[in-house]
Amino acid sequence: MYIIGEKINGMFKKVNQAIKERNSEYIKELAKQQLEAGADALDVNVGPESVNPLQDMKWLITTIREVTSAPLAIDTTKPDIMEEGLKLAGDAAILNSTHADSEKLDIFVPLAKKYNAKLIALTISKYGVPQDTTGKMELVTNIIQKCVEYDYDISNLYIDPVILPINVAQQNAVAVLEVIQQIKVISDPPPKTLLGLSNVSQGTQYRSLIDRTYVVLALSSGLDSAILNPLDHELMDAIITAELLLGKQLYCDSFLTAYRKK
Ligand code: THG
Repeated sequence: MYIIGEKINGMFKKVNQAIKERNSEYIKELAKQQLEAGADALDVNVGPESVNPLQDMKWLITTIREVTSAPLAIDTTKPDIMEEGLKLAGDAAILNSTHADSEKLDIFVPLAKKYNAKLIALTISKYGVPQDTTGKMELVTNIIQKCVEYDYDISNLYIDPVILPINVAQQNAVAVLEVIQQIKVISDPPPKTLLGLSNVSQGTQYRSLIDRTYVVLALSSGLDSAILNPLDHELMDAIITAELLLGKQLYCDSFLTAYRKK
């Protein structure tokens, strides 16, 4: 599974503080720790409290680039911040994300193409998040049509069927699994699928248990990628073990040690 570390996000109080104080050591440490723990890429989000999101995004990317050239997922809804972010992030950047309305796709699909970036598209429209499979799949169709229209390579498209907190949206979690399965047969090549995993356990008591159980279900449904907390060892071990049991890794007695160091 392609793992994007979630920790550099102003939603976390300490990160928010580090951004305000321009504490580059804290951010660089978070970048290194996540990559050492097995992240393939890093999500970068200034958070909801940022007063100057463009400057904060530029500072975060420049700071992270002092310690790694790993791909960065530029996590913003604002086209101008997205473009500056993609420019600074350089090779193998990820546009995170666009909604599924045609007006949004007309902006973000060409932007992803211009910067040769992977594209994350959410099944959200101006009417909100459909919580049933049919509603989500209608938006998936619109996303794929727009990518075809702009000649965007579908194998670089990651569709995010939007997982919501399980304590307020239980049926949504079931629909997300169905959508992950259905996307695999919608086109050839099919788009990839991605989740912001930690959303599922927000506001619940057993966060790590819910995260790791759900990711195993999602992997079994065919999930390709997730934004998650790679510093949660039990979560990472569950992912490694699920991939082994699904035939995606070769078995050896020391598989945890072997695959943690992959
Ligand atoms: N899809 C896509 N991108 C996303 C999301 C998604 N980006 C943001 C988010 N969702 C994924 N990242 C996080 C990061 C943190 C948390 C959840 C998802 C989280 N934060 C603590 C909380 O809310 O309880 C913050 C509190 C704290 O510890 O300080 O859980 O779905 N494409």
